[in-house]
Amino acid sequence: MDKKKIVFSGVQPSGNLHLGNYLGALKNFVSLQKDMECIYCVVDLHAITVFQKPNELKNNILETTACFLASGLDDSKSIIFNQSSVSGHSELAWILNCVSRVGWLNRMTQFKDKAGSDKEKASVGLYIYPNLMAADILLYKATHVPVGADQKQHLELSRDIAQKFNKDFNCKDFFPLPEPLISKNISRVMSLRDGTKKMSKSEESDYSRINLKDNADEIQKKIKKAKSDSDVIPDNLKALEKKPEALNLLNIYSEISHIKLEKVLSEMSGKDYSHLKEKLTDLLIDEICPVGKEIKKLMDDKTHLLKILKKGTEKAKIKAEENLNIIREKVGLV
Ligand code: AQP
Repeated sequence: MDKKKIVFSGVQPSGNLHLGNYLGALKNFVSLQKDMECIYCVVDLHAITVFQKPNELKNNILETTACFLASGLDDSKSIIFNQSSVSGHSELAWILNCVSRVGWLNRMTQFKDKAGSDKEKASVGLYIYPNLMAADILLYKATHVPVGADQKQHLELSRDIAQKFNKDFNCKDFFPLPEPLISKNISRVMSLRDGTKKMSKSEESDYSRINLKDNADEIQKKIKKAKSDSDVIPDNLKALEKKPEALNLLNIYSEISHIKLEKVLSEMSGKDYSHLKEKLTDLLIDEICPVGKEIKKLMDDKTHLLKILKKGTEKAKIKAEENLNIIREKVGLV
């Protein structure tokens, strides 16, 4: 194991985890745990930047933990815990709120998207969310962060914050500048209804996404209804430039089948999208249904899930406290 590399990433317990979370984040989490020290967090404090019903939140924290495990994370290899149980995240977030600049946050496009047209009504938490994300990563001096492409801008901000902290407190290289690890093939899975929007938990229509808990019937219906194109499948990528929904389905197929997109096009060109949809449905059922079944099984024993989180919390707390002691000293807190 490469001890110098520390991986950190998180997933919000804000609803059903979907194919975007799975291909954009969870699958990478699993592949990294073999060779690196990995810390994976159910980021419940991020989730409450948008109102969550308390009972649903509790359940979603456990279900997100179950999704981690069902996707292949192993609690004996990775630290798995929930963010609010390690208070160092909030403490460092406050310190970093004082390092980060309003101008930097004003450039964050996710805030603009999530706050919608009436930004005055968005929570302050939603606005400063990227500073909390920087704290999550820097608390463990993480060097690598596996994320979907939608989080790239937030990660760049984390690097800016780390750099400013190192400069302000005259401690060159104290915080490493975290590197994003973004899947090269499919960095952004798009909505099945609108190929210009990313697949998301909070999108109203359930037909826009494949949830990890969907059964074979639901997957089949959703792919059947997914937007594609009335033309046949082309033989080149250029022809898909203005067809985001068709490109999205082909990208998902390529990712799950491990066949390069160019090869998929050469094999399927001239065929109707119904051909792609049938093959994609079969692949998704094989890949996702076992994960969904495992999630449901794990959710039958909540005590076990709580135990896993508790064990992870204990390990994370030790690392967090060690770093926080030095951070407090650097800032001049006594
Ligand atoms: N559509 C996506 N394609 C690729 N990666 C994605 N991720 C999320 N959606 C896609 C990646 O999954 C990880 C966890 O994301 P998150 O749940 O913490 O937050 P999010 O990005 O805001 O996801 P959602 O589904 O859009 O949630 P809501 O609707 O609650 O805001 C991240 O690494 C993310 O990049």
